[in-house]
Amino acid sequence: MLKVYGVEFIFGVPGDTGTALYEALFDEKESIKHVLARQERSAGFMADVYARLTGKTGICEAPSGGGATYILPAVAEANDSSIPLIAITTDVAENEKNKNTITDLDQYSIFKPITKWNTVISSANGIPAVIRKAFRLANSGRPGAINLSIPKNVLEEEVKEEEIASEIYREKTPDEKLKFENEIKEFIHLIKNAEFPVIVAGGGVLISGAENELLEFIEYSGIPVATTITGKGSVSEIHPLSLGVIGGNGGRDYANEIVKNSDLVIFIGCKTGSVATLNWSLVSKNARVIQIDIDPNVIGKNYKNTLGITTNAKSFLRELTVFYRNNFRKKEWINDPITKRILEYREQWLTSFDRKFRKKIHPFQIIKEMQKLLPDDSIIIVDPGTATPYIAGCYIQKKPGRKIIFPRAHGGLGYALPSAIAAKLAFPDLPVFSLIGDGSIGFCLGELETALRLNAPAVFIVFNNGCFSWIKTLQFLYHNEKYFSVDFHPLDYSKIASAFGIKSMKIKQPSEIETALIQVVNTNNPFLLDFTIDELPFDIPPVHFWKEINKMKNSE
Ligand SMILES: Cc1ncc(C[n+]2csc(CCOP(=O)(O)OP(=O)(O)O)c2C)c(N)n1
Ligand SMILES: [Mg+2]
Repeated sequence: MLKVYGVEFIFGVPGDTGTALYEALFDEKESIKHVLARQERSAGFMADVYARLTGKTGICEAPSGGGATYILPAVAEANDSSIPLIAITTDVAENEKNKNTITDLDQYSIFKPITKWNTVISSANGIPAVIRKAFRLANSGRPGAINLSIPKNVLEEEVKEEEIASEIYREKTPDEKLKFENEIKEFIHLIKNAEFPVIVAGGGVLISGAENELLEFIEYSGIPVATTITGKGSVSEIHPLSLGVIGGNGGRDYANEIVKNSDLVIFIGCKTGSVATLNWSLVSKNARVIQIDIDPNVIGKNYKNTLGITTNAKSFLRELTVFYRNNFRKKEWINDPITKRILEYREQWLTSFDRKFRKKIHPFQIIKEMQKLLPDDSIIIVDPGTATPYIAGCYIQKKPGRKIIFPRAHGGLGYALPSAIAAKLAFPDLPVFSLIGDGSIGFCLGELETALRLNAPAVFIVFNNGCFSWIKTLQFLYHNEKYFSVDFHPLDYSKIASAFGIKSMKIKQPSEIETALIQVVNTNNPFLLDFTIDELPFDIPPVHFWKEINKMKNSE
């Protein structure tokens, strides 16, 4: 069934209950590549990033019990980030259930809250229909994660060859069948009555592939657009109408202020979560809100909307732009004082980081050199921790599209290293960089072997600051500098990488950053750069509430 669905990769780890699956994968190895990860969470993250970058369904697999529990973080991240992912978890045989068989666990129940659909397949005859349903549901409406638990005895049954078939499934959302006449009229009525409307684009814009439609709409209407971290790439960040990332993690102060001062905020494909909205303080009390989302559960969840439209962002924006073209003149926004001000604010924001640094490497110095040296089509994957706010706020994504990936639903550590391997498998010709905290790398070091075995020439950039600095900064700001259980023994990750047989370099001086990056930009092998970063909290990253608290502390 996976083969007829054109699955290219299945990421996983073997176990006692999955050996029949492995025999089948052996037989089909010319069509489906099984990617052996060193633990199931990494396999799940690989499937997640594969889906984020290709728009296809990510497939991962894990054995019963321990294997199934280890894949949970990735299933949760994909599901809550609206990423189509199918996890296949094999299970003990049905006649071995409930008798203390090793690895027996109620797998159905543990996956229930973190999946869009979840089932135990009790007969091999049911597999074709279940797999068709899994692909359909993973990709329909708001995409999400599916778990299919398959007991060992079911895997060993036969299915008739003629039952093995995929289907062509096309989802016509109601709005594609009907015209949006009324919605467009209501939308335009609100815009006409607003002094300063702004758009906030979330990950939904990228998921629906609406970048071109968004661009055409803003260019015609002259409405500026901010993005959430997950929506970064919805619009080119060098476009004069781009405000950049908003919110609490890497959000630009001026962009947050512009949204706060807007009297009409238009959320498109955005869950209006805590980080994007500065704990829901981003929209002024008097402002009106329009929300466009594929999922009616998301609409109106956090704001009192004036207008909510459940639809696919792409189809709505396309028709909206046609209506604008037919009925209005293009807004001359190029010479608009507001456009000029946006450009000035942007310049000021970026130059504010470029100050005199201390002797040790500052994270911004790495970002600045990356900006200079990385090709525009590079894929960048970012772990939680210090790298996130700097990439979100200071790295300018010139070309639209999902190029920069942040796992922001749960921000689990240990994401960027394994995902970079999968990104490289999916796009062998594109440069792939992962920004990894030293906390994160502790979660997934074993995957360096995976990178080597597959010769996946991703670049692993370690922000080695010797601690969980995100948490240490919280202790600095909110807990009277009582640093507790956040510091690591100093480690040289370049030496660890070379022990794995991976090329590596240790970089201690700011003056060495450029040479190091030049060396890896066109690498044909996996390469790890271990940057010794000045330990925090010497400087507060662009995290909205932290900067406010720090200002207060400094003025005391
Ligand atoms: C699985 C998991 N456990 C705990 C956390 C909480 N957490 C958020 S950031 C952070 C520190 C990250 O440290 P590191 O990777 O070294 O990055 P740094 O903050 O030092 O840049 C921790 C522990 C998390 N996000 N994920
Ligand atoms: Mg760290």
